[in-house]
Amino acid sequence: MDPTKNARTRRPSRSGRSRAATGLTAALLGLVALTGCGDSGSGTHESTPSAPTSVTATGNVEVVVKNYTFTPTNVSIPVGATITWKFEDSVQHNVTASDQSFKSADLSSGQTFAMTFTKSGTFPYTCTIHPYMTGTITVR
Ligand SMILES: [Cu+2]
Repeated sequence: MDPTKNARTRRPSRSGRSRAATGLTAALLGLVALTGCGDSGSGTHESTPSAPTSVTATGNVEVVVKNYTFTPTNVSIPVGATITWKFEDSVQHNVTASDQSFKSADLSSGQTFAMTFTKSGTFPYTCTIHPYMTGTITVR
């Protein structure tokens, strides 16, 4: 390679005509506001599925992976029960046990990952793409 030849990485700037793209970004920001749920503060909601963070189950459980969150976040199940993670986010996530005892591929919306727990214990897990996504399976 001849170092004197790399002048071609610099192309002659013609003019700044790429300004139109910023309007699209502003339009997308408007969508984010739609999901806000007005919290009235009183306890008279009837069937508000206010995303439980902890669930104690007697059988199999579905965990929804959406909005960069595992819901419910903490699940307690009996030995032999199956957890099925349902991926419903616009980006890929995975489910990876901290002790590597289970690990999914990177999955997209519409896909699922199931794991049957045959040993009691506490199994924290995360999405390795977004390590701030965490959950715990407690097998009792
Ligand atoms: Cu993720």
